[in-house]
Amino acid sequence: MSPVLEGDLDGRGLSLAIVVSRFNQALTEKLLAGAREALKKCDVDSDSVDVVWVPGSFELPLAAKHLAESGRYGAIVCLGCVLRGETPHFDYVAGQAAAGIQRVGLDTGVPVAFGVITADTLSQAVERAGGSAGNKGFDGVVTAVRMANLVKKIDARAEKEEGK
Ligand code: INI
Repeated sequence: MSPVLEGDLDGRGLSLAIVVSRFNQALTEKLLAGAREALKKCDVDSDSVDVVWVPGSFELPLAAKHLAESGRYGAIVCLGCVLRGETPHFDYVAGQAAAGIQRVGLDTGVPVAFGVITADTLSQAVERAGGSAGNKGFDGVVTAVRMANLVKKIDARAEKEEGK
């Protein structure tokens, strides 16, 4: 039977970078706290985690790109909070942050998790930063660990096949 591949939550030996936006900092700090909780749950050594601050969510992809290209990290987690205002600014910032983060992962092959809250109201954002709807920072780290382990498994399998 062909194998089923899935990344597990074992973060031992894994190096991660967490990029955090200063914009809406009161909320992104809660995302970072959630991320730190998930690092513990996954047994990621805190000495193997670099935290990098950027001005806003729009800047997350560029920092993630440099970090991914450094070759030092098994995965990267981007944390931010974009709140809808009365102008189309939200659509540009949220849309470009999402597209840019996706692109960095696809271009570099390093998993990049999208731990960015995009919300219509402050209360929706609060719910997603450790409230009743969970914590996007926690989820981002869990996703990053799973994807880093999955990519390792896929690459190891491909190497094994090539060596046959
Ligand atoms: N950045 C955010 O992370 N969240 C927001 O809600 C936001 N709003 O609403 O403007 C925001 N803007 C700043 C943006 O990310 C850039 O830092 C700025 O445009 C400079 O490039």
